[in-house]
Amino acid sequence: MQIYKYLLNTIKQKGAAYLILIDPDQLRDDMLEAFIKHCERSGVDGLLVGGSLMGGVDFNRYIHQVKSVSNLPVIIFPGSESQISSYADAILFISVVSGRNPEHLIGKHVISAPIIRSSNLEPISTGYILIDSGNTTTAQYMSGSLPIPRNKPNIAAATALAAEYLGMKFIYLEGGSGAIYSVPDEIVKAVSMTCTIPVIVGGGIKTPKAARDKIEAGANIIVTGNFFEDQNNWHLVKDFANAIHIKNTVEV
Ligand code: 1GP
Repeated sequence: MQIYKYLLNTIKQKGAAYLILIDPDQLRDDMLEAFIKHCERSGVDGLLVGGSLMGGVDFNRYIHQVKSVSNLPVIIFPGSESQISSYADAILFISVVSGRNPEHLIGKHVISAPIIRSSNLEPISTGYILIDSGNTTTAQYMSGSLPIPRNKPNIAAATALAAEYLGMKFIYLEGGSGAIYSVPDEIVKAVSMTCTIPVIVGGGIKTPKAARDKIEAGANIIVTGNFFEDQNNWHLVKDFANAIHIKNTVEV
């Protein structure tokens, strides 16, 4: 099944979907395998792999390793055009629509589109909206774009609607990895009430309650990353999954 359809089905069946972002710089080898198995057992719906800045990792080999130990869908969350691998199932084809940097609106896409096609990857067109989160995040800095202020839900909603009208399949409201504050619930609400396409929310979500609040505000997919880079937090994966899957919770 196409990953896009799989995500829509998951949202329909479970009320919302839960994706965990893996940063190849942070999780390797045995720890990587153990964490992925733990995610599978704990009700996670898929893995995002990528990062705004990556050093010293053979991305293609890394994705191959992830796929070889996992039945979960693996979706590339590309920080650059070098993060493409035919071993993945899909790639978020991201345009940073909150910014005005042409390279991140269309430039890198022209370079990567033919590579994605020859890799047989499913591109999922995604309008990526950076929301101010209290500090300058790597995503903001690397994309050379201003985030939308936290107290301007109307700007976020208009931006998301424009992305929908441009034909994008998902909106990704991004606080940025390791954000001090997650995307405000008011912004999630304004965007989800304005758009008909699914809304992904990530960045700075550190508790199951915060994840649940985003779902209740209208989010359809939650992404967490940083929080599980600390192995002491792994036991909470199932609590996040249960908080997000408002239609069915899984006993683990
Ligand atoms: C970052 O939205 C993701 O792009 C996840 O953010 O690492 O802060 O959970 P965190």
